[in-house]
Amino acid sequence: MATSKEKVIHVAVVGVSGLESSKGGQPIGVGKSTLCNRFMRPLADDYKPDAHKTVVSKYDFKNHVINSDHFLYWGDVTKPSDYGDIHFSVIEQTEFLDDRSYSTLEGSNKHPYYKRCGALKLTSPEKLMYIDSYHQLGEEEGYVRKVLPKGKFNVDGFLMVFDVNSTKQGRPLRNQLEFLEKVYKVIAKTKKPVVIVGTKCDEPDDAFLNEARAFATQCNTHFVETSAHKAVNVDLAFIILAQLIDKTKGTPTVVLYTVAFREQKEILDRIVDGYQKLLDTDVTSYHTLWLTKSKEYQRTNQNYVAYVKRMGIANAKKLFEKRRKLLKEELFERRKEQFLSTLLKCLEKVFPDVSYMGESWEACRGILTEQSDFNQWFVVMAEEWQSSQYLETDDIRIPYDFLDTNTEECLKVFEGYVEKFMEEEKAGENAESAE
Ligand SMILES: Nc1nc2c(ncn2[C@@H]2O[C@H](COP(=O)(O)OP(=O)(O)OP(=O)(O)O)[C@@H](O)[C@H]2O)c(=O)[nH]1
Ligand SMILES: [Mg+2]
Repeated sequence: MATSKEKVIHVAVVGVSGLESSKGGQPIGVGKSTLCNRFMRPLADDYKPDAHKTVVSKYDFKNHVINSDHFLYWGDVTKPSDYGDIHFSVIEQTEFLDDRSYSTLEGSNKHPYYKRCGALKLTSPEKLMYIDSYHQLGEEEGYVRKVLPKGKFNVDGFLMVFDVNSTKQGRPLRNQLEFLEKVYKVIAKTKKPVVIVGTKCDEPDDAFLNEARAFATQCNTHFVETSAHKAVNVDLAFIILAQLIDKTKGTPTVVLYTVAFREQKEILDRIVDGYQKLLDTDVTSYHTLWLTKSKEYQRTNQNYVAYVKRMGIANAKKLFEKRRKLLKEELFERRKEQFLSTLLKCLEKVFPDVSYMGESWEACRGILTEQSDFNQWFVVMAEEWQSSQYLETDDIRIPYDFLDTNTEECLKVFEGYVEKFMEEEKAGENAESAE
C-alpha cells in the first residue's frame, strides 16, 4: 500500500471492446480484463480468465461495481522493481452491452468508446473495486469492498492492448488495427505515455504479431509481448509504462516473450519439482489425509506455498492424491507378491507330494481350509483385504478373501508348483534309470 506521499501510477488499460469486438467476427475480448486480473491478483486461484463478461443486464449495469460507467476500477497494487517498489492504481476501459438487445448500455459518459478510451479524468462516486463479474455483480457480499478513492481517477498513462491471437476471435486484423489507430489519435493528444501490449502471446498469429510490432513503432513506443494465461511479461508491461511516466524508476527494457517464457518455465519447473520432492519424502502412507497435510504445509512449508501460488490449490491436491494413489498401488503390489509367495511356501509344506493336492486349484483350496495349521498360512478378516489396515502390517499370512479376488494369480502358483514337482519327479526317475 502506498503512503500518502508516495506516487501512485494511474494506468488505464484500453483496447477493442463491445460492439467493436464483434465487427467481422465473434465478440471475444482482446484480453484487457485478464491482463488486469493477472497483474492485480496474480495468484493462480485468483486468476479467473473467463469470468469477466461485459454483456450484462440493465440491473447489473447499475450495480456499484459497474456504477453505470463503461470502465472498471481494478484497485491498487504495489510491485517490486529494480528501482524500488512501484504503486499502481488501475482501471480498464471497456464497453458494456445489454444482454437482451446487445446494444451499448447507456452510461454516464455518452462519447463513443474510442473517445472514452482517451479520457484522463474519470469520476464515479462510490464506485467499487471490481473482482469478477460472475458473482460479484449479483451478490456483493463475500467480496472485498474497496471504494474508488474520492470517486476519481486521473490517468497517468495507457496500456493499449493488441490481441495477437487470431484463431479464437475470428476478427480480421484490419478491424483491430483501424480501431487502435483511432484510439491512438485520441490518446496522443493527451501527451500521456502509452505502451502497446501484445496479449495472448502464448497462442500468437505471426501476421498479427508483426502488425502489432509495426503499430508500436508507428506510435513511437514500446511493444511488450504478454500472456496473462502463462503469467509472462504482465508486470513488465505495467513497469515499463511506469518508467515512461516516472523517469526515476529506471530505463525501460523490453524482454522478448521467448526469453521471459523460458525464465518463467524454469522457475515453475523448480517449484513443481520442490513440491513433488516434498510429497515423495513426506507422504509415505496412502492413509495420509489431504486436509491435515495441506493445513500443516500452509503453515510450515515454502515449497507448498510457492506451488499453490503458481498452480492453485486444486492442482496441489491433485498431485497429493496422485502420490497417495501411487503409494496404494505400490503397497498392493508388494503385499500381493508376499501373499503369493506365502501360498507357494504353504503348498510346499502342506503337500510335499502333489498327489494329495486334489485335481484342481478349487479342490486344493478346499483341502487347505481343512488343515489344522490353516491359521499359520491364512487369516480370515471381517473386511476386504484391499480395504484392510492389515495391508500395512508385517504379517505375511494370506487374507482368505485374497484367494477369491486373485484367483488367476493363485491358480498360476498352484499350476507352477505342480509342474515343478512333476519335472523334479521325472528328473529323479531319469537319474535312477541311468544308474
Ligand atoms: N490464449 C490466451 N487467451 C487469453 C489470454 N488472456 C485472455 N484470453 C482469453 O480471451 C478472452 C477474453 O478475455 P478478456 O480479458 O475478458 O477480454 P476483454 O478485452 O477484457 O474483453 P471486454 O472487456 O469484454 O472487451 C477470454 O476467453 C480469455 O480466456 C491469454 O493470455 N492467452
Ligand atoms: Mg474486460
